[in-house]
Amino acid sequence: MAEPIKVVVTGAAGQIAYSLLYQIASGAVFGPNQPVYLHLLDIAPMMGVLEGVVMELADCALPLLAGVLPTAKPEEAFKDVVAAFLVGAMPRKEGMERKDLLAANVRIFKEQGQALDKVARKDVKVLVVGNPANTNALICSKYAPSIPKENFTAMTRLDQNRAQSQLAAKIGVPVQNVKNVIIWGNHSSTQFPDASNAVVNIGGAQKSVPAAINDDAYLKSTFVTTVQKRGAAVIAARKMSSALSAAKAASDHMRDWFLGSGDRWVSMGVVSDGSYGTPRDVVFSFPVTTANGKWKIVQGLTITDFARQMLDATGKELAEEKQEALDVCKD
Ligand code: NAX
Repeated sequence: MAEPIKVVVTGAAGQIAYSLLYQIASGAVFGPNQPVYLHLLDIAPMMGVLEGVVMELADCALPLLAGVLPTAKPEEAFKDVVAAFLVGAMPRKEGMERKDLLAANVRIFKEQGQALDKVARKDVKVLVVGNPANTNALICSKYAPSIPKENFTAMTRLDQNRAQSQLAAKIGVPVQNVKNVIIWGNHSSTQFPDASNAVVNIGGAQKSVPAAINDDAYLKSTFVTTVQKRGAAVIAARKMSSALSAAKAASDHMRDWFLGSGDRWVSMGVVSDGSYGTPRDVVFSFPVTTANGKWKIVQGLTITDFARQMLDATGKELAEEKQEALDVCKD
C-alpha cells in the first residue's frame, strides 16, 4: 500500500463536504490503493459540527482513511497537502447583492491563497468549488505566487455532468454513452453548455450529438437554459442547493486531474491563455484533456457565430468579476 497523501477539504462542516468526504475516503478520487489523511477546515463556530463529521468518518471504518485533522486554522489545514478542495465560502444571505457576496468570498480566497503559498506543497492541485468559483480560483492563485498558476482550477464539472445527462436522456441512451460536451466560461448563468462537438454511442456506432438529436433550436435554447438553470431548479425542489451532485462532480474533476481523463474531454475552469479569443488571465472553463497530472486545452475546434457570442458574453462577465475582485483585494 502507498504512503498516505494529505488532502484538505474546506467548508468541511457544510453540505457538499458531507458527501465529498466519503467519496475521497472511500477511494473514489485517488484510487483504491491510495490511503488519504484528511485535513478538514471550517470556521471556528463550526468546530462542534465538524466534530460530528469526524465521528461519522471514524464510524465508516474506511480502510483507506489514514487519519483526520479538524481545524479552523488555514495554515494547519494546508500544511503539506497534495490536493485541496476549496469548498467553503460564505453563502448568499437574504438581501445580499451579488457584489457583496463576491467581496466577502474574494477575501476568503485571498487569505487561503496566502496560506497555501506558505505551507502547501508546490505541486498541490487546487480545485475551487465555493462561489464565485472561477474568480475565487484566480484570486487564490494570485496570492500564492510560489505555486504554478496551472495548479489552480475552478469547478464546472457539475455543469458538464448536468449537460451530459440532459443529452443522454434526450437521445435515450445511458449517460456514459455521451462524451465531449463542453462547458465554456463562467460557472454562472452566462456559462455556455455546448453540444456541437459531443458524440454519442448508439448501439456500438459513434454519431455526432447534433446529428442524433437533429434539433438545432433545442441545442441552442432549451438545452442551454436547462443546464444554466439546473442549480436553481434543484433549489426550488429541495429547498437546498445541489450537494450530492456537486460532491460527485468535485470527485470527478480531481480524479481525472490526478489519474487522467483517457479519451474524453472534460471541462475545467483554468487560467486562460487567450485560447479561442477568450480574455487572458481569467479562470475560464475550457474543454481539456488530462494526463500525468497536467491538463491541456483541446485546440482546433470550430467556433460558430452563435458560439462566439456566447463565449464573448461569459468572457466579458469574467473580466468584470476579475476587476471587481482586484478592487476588493486592494482594500
Ligand atoms: P454550506 O453553507 O452547506 O457549507 C459551506 C461551509 O463553508 C460552511 O460549513 C461554512 O462554515 C464554511 N466556511 C465559510 N467560510 C469559510 C472559511 N473562510 N474557511 C473555511 N470554511 C468556511 O454550503 P455548500 O452547499 O457546501 O456549498 C459550498 C459552496 O459551493 C458554496 O459557495 C456554493 O455556492 C458552491 N457551489 C459551487 C458549485 C460549482 O459547481 N462550482 C455547485 C454547488 C455549490 O452551489
